[in-house]
Amino acid sequence: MPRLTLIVAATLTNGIGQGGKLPWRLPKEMAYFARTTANAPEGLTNAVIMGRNTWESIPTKFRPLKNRANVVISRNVSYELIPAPASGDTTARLYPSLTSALAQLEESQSGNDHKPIHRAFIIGGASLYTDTLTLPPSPAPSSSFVDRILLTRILAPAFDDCDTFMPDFERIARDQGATALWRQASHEELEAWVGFDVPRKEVENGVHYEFQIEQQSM
Ligand code: FOL
Repeated sequence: MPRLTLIVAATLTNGIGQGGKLPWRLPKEMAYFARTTANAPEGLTNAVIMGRNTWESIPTKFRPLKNRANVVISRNVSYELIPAPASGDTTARLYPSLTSALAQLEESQSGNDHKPIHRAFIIGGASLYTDTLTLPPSPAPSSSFVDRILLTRILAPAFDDCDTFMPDFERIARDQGATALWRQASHEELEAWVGFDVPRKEVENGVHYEFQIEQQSM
């Protein structure tokens, strides 16, 4: 099944959110997110998979995220994804669980109305990151797993008022008895994978950050 890429911007203490929003405003970082998640070969589309809180955190004028298949997870099956699903490569669909969403993604690969999915990104938030990293291994019906993390590390300032944190992915791997551990790959590997040039470090609005890629190596 499709391997999954987790994408996240986090502080040195893994802070990712505050009061239901991103703790910072970083237009270039957001442009990297948008370009990376939308970039697919002709005839293919990427999927962005998110929890309901993350969906609600996206400004209404930007959702569904354009040129991507938006997949929202909520146990509340009558949750309304307003405004209704858009057109073309941009769609928004609701699923009651991660496994049902992944099963559907797999199914949509074989034929039907939609463009085949190129890459699937887990875009948060905290609980979906954890659920994805702790997915039961194959040969479960939907055996997807995260083998890559695109991590934008916010170096300074500390953003001590964060109230939402990404899980410690290295600890999860260790707790799972890890046959596979995470290692940071080179900047060249990051650029090759995303398909465009990326600066190593950036400073915006006084915020220092760097673009990283972590890979799970067997
Ligand atoms: N990963 C990274 N690297 N940075 C992030 O900010 C980030 N954010 C989320 C998940 N992974 C991330 C979740 N939060 C939008 C807003 C919040 C959000 C994700 C996306 C959003 O509005 N995106 C628009 C860009 C709009 C713009 O150009 O400002 C998009 O088209 O992707």
